[in-house]
Amino acid sequence: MESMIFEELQNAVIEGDSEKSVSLAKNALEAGIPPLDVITNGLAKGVKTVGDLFSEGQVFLVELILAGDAMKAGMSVLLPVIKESKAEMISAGKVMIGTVQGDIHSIGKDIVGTLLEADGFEVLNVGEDVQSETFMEKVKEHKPDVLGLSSLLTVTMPAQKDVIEKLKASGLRGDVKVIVGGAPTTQEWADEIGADGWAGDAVSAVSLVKQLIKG
Ligand code: B1M
Repeated sequence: MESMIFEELQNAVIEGDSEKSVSLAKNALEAGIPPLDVITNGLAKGVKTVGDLFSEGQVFLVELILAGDAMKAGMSVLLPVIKESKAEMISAGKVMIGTVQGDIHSIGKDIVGTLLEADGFEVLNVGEDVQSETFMEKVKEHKPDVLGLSSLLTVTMPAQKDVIEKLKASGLRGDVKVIVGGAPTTQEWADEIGADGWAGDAVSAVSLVKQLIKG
């Protein structure tokens, strides 16, 4: 049953069918499947397939856009359920999260943000294509415990480094822990640019934030 719903969800994303993605996500919840499993084993696998086909030149940008939209449509059903599951908790800390300048990929970052919220963190999601200067201003204004920088493109990874450099230059680096993530990033990259941590997926991002705030 579960594997059939996951396969149908993957296909809905591959076909770029947002309506189907929404109705299947609802079916999955009704069947009692945990929403994070629906994202990980259904939607995310579908979008990964389209990404692979795109890099092999077998599908075009329009298919990539439609797949992204279908994934987001499904997530619009699932993320609120994750968020509500632990809404009563007292704030465990403040996390600001955004996708760096030049990069409009939002899906992974939004999952990380939602899981953090579900775990009791106050999350300020500052969006995508966020300039380094804007991160500076917002860190000064909101004083988060942790700043999370997402990057999905090899060409935008240097913007993560730029934010860290700017935090150092403006004397703010000691006030905020910085974590980085996104498919092309690695622990080695995080070490190289002087980040406090790296996470390869949303679940590890939550553990990392907890660890950094405790520490
Ligand atoms: Co884009 N895209 N895209 N894209 N896209 C990738 C990333 C790509 C790998 C596809 C490919 O060629 N195989 C490739 C990048 C190659 C590279 O640089 N290495 C690529 C490209 C080239 C592009 C464009 C340049 C295409 C073009 O225009 N010619 C363009 C760039 C636009 C821009 O940003 N300036 C582009 C555009 C788009 C869309 C807008 C169409 C759409 C995004 C829609 C949206 O986000 N609103 C899109 C999509 C959907 C993808 C793929 C298919 C899927 C990304 C995704 O959402 N994955 C992607 C292929 C792929 O990833 N295999 C691809 C699902 C998501 C759950 O995973 O984002 O990895 P992910 O997040 C994970 C972890 O990485 C981690 O946790 C998340 C959950 O577990 N994580 C963090 C993420 N952020 C974190 C932050 C943390 C910690 C963990 O702490 C702060």
